[in-house]
Amino acid sequence: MKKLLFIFIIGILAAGCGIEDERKADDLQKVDVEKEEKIVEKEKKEEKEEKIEKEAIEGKDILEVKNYVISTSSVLVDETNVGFNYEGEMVGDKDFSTAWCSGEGGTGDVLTMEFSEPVKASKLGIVPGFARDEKIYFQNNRIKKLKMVFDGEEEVFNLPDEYRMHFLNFCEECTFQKVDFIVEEVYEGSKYDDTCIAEIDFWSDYVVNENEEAAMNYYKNYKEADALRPYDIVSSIMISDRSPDSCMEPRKTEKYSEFEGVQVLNMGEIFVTAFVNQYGREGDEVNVKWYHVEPAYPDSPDYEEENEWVFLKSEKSKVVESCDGNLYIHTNIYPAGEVDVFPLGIYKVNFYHNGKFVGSGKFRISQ
Ligand SMILES: [Ca+2]
Repeated sequence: MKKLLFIFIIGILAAGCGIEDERKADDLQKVDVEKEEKIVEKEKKEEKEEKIEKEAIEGKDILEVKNYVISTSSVLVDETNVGFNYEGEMVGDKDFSTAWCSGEGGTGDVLTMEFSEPVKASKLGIVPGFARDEKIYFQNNRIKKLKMVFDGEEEVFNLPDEYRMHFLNFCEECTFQKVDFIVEEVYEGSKYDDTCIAEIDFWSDYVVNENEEAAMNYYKNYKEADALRPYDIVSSIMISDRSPDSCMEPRKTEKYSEFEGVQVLNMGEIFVTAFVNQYGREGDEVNVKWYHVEPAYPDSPDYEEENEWVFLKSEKSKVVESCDGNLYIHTNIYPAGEVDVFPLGIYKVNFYHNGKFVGSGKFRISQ
């Protein structure tokens, strides 16, 4: 019996020792794992520190840096009251129809991008003009020679005169925090002298892949339809007794003289041409309203008052393009009814685009 008990105790002890050993082994393993984890953690930390240190010297890949501020030497003032924004930020919205436009003719003007930390980059995409569409692109200035200054290092690029995104490959693995884009030379616009940059892009896939077609498709598919256009498409008005020529160009009258800002006329049919500015497009619809005040007292101060005007007629018209590519709205008026002469007096014609008043011409019919 005693022997049995002894064996039993030994057994328990042995079993106890076995559990103890296992615990010890577990503890040792745990310590090892913890040690390993600490080592890995330390290595990771060191790696991270090394990366930060390296990035501080070599710069972070620009694809990982999205924070930057833009400053410009000047900004074009929007005079259309439509809310056009020509500020520097417009180069970074992946939209060809918006742009930074310089307020001072372009040459010598500067746009500066300053990143939140040093960046490493070697290429960018640029759309070097006002690029809402191809026509308006060539009507405004385009950048011919561009100087880029990376934290003091200079590089000059000559850009071909093409409506598209251009890709510039600059210094191999350049590191910089600030980059200046300086307009050195421009291709002159066929109609206007505004100098704009629609896009500067380091990040888009089509820049990384240098795919100008993809860049254009992105604009056409996602942005173009919403491109902002001002309603104010009329720049000036011309009155004449001669119809536009076969090329749709207006022809001046030889019969009128100026009278207190009102054109004095004595003619049968009257043609009015509105000169359409860069914001208009062929086919744009406008409403035309004609007014007449009777009797005519051109010397009276009252004749300016709107409520004196007798509404004459209203019609729809469209913007047309001449052979030379100029845009006009042509409209005309002639005496109606039994008498084939105009009642004397002051006449006015108003133009409305998208329901908003965009221009007016005034003339006086006298003998
Ligand atoms: Ca833009």
